[in-house]
Amino acid sequence: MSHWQTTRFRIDLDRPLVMGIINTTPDSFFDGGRYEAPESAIAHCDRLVAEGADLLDIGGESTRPGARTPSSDEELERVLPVLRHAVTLGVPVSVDTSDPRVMQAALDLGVDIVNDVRALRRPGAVECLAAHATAGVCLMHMLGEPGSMQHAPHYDDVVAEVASFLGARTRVLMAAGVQAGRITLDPGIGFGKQPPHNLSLLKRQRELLALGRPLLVGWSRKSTLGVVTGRPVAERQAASMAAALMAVQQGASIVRVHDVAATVDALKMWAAVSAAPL
Ligand code: HH2
Repeated sequence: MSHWQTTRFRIDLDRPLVMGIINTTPDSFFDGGRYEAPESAIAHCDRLVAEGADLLDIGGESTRPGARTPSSDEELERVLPVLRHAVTLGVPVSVDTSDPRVMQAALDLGVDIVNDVRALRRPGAVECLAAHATAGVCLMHMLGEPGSMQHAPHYDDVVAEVASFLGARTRVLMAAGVQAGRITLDPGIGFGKQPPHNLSLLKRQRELLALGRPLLVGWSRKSTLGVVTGRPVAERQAASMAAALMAVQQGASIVRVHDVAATVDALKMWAAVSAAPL
């Protein structure tokens, strides 16, 4: 039986879980501007929990290609009111940030998980997690920075290179005193990767399980789905479901999604077939 230790919850990973996304940003690639006002982000948290989200992930920085990095104050102003509400909802809450000041403020509110697309590479980020007794952390792979990451990223073997990076970051964290049970890993779909890289990461995702940590994966509405289907971001729900199901089939423990209700139904079907007699 596998678990993820976080601030308030020891999360059971026996069945695949759905992490609902709330972006409090003006410029996220799918929901930018929709939940910029704290009241609308708060109502969206309630809605995602009612739809069956197992976890909530709240972010105040868009990491889409070319996005501007907000200041700490801007990011804090966006996420803190929403986090304050989210921690009352009875599900684990994650803060999607790379900024150690934002991490610390979120952990001070009792937030359960730090989800960092930069895998705690900013100065002070590792120390922030190491100073906490139990908070969970998701380490994600990104090649480069959002401003430049889509400028001809190159890999000789994308799966091996992502695995090597995630293994190295895990070791850094463990050397700083963070127990392995607090860590999940994410291949970072779309972060410094072209569609063939992302598709190989899904096809060969099971190889990443050799790192010995649970996998969290986010395909929701991303541009590779647009390249494959020819559809704009608003019409990528079906492709997102297919990718989420395949990620689970290839061993992902948690899928990070915008469309919680539809993903919950898809995973119920997956679980029913998994449990069916031969
Ligand atoms: N993707 C995005 C943001 N954070 N975190 C993890 N662990 N894994 C991901 O794949 C991931 C992530 C990008 O999606 P979104 O938050 O919807 O967009 P934006 O960065 O434009 O706000």
